[in-house]
Amino acid sequence: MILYELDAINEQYFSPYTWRILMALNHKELYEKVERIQVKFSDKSPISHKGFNTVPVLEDNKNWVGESLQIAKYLDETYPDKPSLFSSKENMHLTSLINLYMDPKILSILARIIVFDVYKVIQPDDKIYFRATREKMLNKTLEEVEQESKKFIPIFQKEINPFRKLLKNNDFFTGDKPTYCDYLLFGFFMWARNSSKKQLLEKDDVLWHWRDRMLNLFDGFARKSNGYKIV
Ligand SMILES: N[C@@H](CCC(=O)N[C@@H](CS)C(=O)NCC(=O)O)C(=O)O
Repeated sequence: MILYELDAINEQYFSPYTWRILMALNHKELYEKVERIQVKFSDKSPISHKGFNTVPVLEDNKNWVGESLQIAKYLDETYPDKPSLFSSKENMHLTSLINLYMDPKILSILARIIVFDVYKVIQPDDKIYFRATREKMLNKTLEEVEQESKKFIPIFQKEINPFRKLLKNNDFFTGDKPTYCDYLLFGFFMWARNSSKKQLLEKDDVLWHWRDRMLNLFDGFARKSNGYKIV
């Protein structure tokens, strides 16, 4: 099984969507079978010959699957004897809805906080492409975005409020065990952790404690990855 992800300096792999799948592969007890291959923003030839333009992409027994949510569904359908990522069909549909709702909003707020930090950890060859595409996306230079980045931290904190409510009686979003719903938001936190030193959560936040539990999962898999320690 091969997982294609984005390259980074110092192995600070940050792609939020790939992080969802890294957690999902651990959850499915399949991570040991996976070879990780890094793709450059400026050279996507390892995946583009199969029609893909974004990572993650999973190659498994001649099956090529793109889009993180599709990969998660594929893993659950293909390996039903392993722990389920969604626990039921109903949960899968609800999680898909949450995914589609949250991605554009949270991505755009968080990008305004960390995009300049991400720029610093991408490979030198990728900088021209990254600057051009992200400045177009954000309609500002990366330096201008960085200047007002701190202003977006409280906005980000407010945007994820619904998730706090889910933790009122549970350790994870859908109960006492993590499911793909947890990996959705956690992927964004790993994007930040592995590229940026900015503090996104306060220590008295239930989400701070949830993120800590997530970092501990699978023998500290995410915590062991190269990034900036969350203190
Ligand atoms: N909806 C896709 C989004 C994937 C995505 O945007 N991946 C980014 C990396 S985090 C990417 O590959 N970007 C390539 C580019 O910007 O050229 C998913 O869930 O997999």
